[in-house]
Amino acid sequence: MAYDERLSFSVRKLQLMDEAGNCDAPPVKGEDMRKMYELMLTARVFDNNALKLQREGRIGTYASILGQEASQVGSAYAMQKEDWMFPAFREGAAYLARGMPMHLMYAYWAGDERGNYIPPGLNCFSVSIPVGTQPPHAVGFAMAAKMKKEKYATVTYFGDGAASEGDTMEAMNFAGVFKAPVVFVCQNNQWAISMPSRRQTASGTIAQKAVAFGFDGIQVDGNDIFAVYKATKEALEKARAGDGPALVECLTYRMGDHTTADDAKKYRSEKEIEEWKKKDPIDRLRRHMLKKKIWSDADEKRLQKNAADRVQAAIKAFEEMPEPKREDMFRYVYEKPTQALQEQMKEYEGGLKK
Ligand SMILES: Cc1ncc(C[n+]2csc(CCOP(=O)(O)OP(=O)(O)O)c2C)c(N)n1
Ligand SMILES: [Mg+2]
Repeated sequence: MAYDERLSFSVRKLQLMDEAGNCDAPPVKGEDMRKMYELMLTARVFDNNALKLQREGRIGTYASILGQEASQVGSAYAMQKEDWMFPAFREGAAYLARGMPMHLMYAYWAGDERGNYIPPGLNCFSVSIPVGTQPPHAVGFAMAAKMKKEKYATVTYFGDGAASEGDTMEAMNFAGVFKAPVVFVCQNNQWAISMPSRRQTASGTIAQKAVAFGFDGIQVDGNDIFAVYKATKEALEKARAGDGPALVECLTYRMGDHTTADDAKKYRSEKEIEEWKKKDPIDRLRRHMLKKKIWSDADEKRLQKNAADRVQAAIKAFEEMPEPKREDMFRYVYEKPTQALQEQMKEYEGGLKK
């Protein structure tokens, strides 16, 4: 092979719908569009209530989805039922799109491990708090699909911060070499707690990192649900057809604090947030649907009420769950409890008898 010192690459970018909601060729029709909108709006109501529950001490620390609804719903909606999702910790809207019951999501954030029990058939893995540890799982699972000649693909979500973790890079390397049917969805929300993405990486985009691993990368407007959906769907189709992995970078913005334990005012400006408010993903799709007469003010009112009712019912179901068995904290990690665990269990039981 001749040595070519002019090796060059370019990164594809995709936006289908502008901020005013204009889009000539949406990739989905009326019914799917309404469903996507319903999922985004319900996720926002879920999120808003989670923040309130945390403030009232009814759940623990919570990581808000606000502003990232299109990146999550657009990509999850592009998946087929038999595909598998490997999320990080901010993927409430993606979980919702996969059918995860909301009361279990609240339970998770209340520190109840039963909230991490994914109902069979949803094909989702549980929340991954350690940053960047889930992409290797998604790649391994995708390699298994290939070995077993099964037709599913995997999708893993991670952030701009996770994109500079060794685990994520190793996962991409494996995926490229083994042509694993996996789609890496990076939600570049521009912040990793207080670290801005320009300090996170010196590369102009995260999408271009795919080039080094030998597969396609695309940067999409992450607040444009049509662009996210189209890019993810095409990447999944290629992955399932045996054409290997892809990286979809969704350029979006974390509108809220990193978690309820953070105060973003300390490190970023109100002006930046105001600019991103104009790009709100839910407003954008609503404008489009109103223009195209796919949606009406009456539909909006009905949906707002329906989402509020569903979320309230989920909160009720979560708060009425029977108390978890306390001895469960000693179970399930080891097949046979270690000596230290056995001692702790005895101590715990002794405490109960007092
Ligand atoms: C391995 C590891 N290191 C550090 C942390 C603490 N931590 C939690 S979230 C986070 C930033 C993640 O940023 P990003 O990947 O961009 O995701 P985002 O929070 O923006 O969704 C850090 C450093 C962690 N959970 N795990
Ligand atoms: Mg981030």
